[in-house]
Parts: sequence; C-alpha cells; structure tokens
Amino acid sequence: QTGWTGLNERTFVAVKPDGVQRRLVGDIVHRFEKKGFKLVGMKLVQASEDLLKEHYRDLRAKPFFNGLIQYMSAGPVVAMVWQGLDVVKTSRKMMGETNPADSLPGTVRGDYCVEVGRNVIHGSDSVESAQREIALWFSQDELHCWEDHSIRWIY
Ligand code: RTP
Repeated sequence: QTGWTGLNERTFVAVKPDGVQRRLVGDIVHRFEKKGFKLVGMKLVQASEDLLKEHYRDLRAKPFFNGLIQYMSAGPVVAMVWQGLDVVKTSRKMMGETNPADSLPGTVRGDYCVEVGRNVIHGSDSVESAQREIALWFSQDELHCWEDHSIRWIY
C-alpha cells in the first residue's frame, strides 16, 4: 500500500462528440472504473464555442483550430473528472497518442478510431492543465467527495 500523498490527483477527461454519437461512453467510463480511478464529476454538456476556444487556447494558431472547435461543438460531450494516484499520466496512457495511427491496441484511440480529427477522447496533459480545465468545465458543487470503500483494495 502506498502513502496517501498523490491519491487526490485529479484529471479532466471528455468523451468527444464522436465518442458520444458512437455509443462509446459506457466503455470509456468502464475502463476508468476498472483501472481503479474514482469518478468525482460527470455531465453531458453541449459546449459553447467560447468554452472550447478557452479550453483549446494554446492551439489557436494551429491550422486545424477552427475545424477542432466545429468538431467539438457538433454535439454533446461527456465531461468527467477522475481522481487517483498518477491519474493524469495514466489517463493519457489509457487514451493512446493524439494520432490514432500511433496508438497501440488496448488504448481507447488504438481500439476505436482512425483519424486525428475524430479521436473520441480528451484528457488533460499535465496536473496544471487538469486544474485549469476542471475549473473551466465544472463548478465546485458539481465535484463530489464520496467515501470509496474499494480504496483499501486498490492502494
Ligand atoms: P486532446 O487535447 O484532445 O486530449 O488531444 P491531445 O492533447 O492528444 O492533442 P493536442 O495536440 O492538444 O490537440 C488537440 C486535439 O486537436 C485535434 N487535432 N487535429 N492535425 C490535425 O488535424 C489535428 N491535430 C490535433 C485532435 O482532436 C486533438 O485531440
């Protein structure tokens, strides 16, 4: 069993509009649950262009930026916050690479998509981005601290 430091790390994960349309939400949630992470926030949301432009502000100079905003606002996304040890880094591993062609089978993108512009899932790339994205997508009262009785069998 590890010490308690780090167990409260949180990350922002979103099933993108293509993932919702393709009925992948249940599978993706199941992967994170089975891994041992704890769900502390989840909602189905039609993101506004303003929210998405802020979310992807570091990419605004990229040629694919407008297409990305269109894609992400084309339908609802499932926005989630997951908690656990090294959850930021591990979630990125579970998702696979940005380009599905570089993603190994067994990852979400390796299993479920073929094109970078339809890559079904987002996950924060650092603890700092996670904090920024969680604050952007969720209010404090949408995030839950609940007693997790499986915790002693995971850590
Ligand atoms: P995300 O933020 O969605 O988790 O993706 P990421 O960190 O793996 O990749 P990033 O470079 O931040 O790009 C964000 C999203 O933009 C789309 N993209 N399209 N060449 C392209 O057409 C291109 N490159 C990136 C992808 O949907 C990517 O996830």
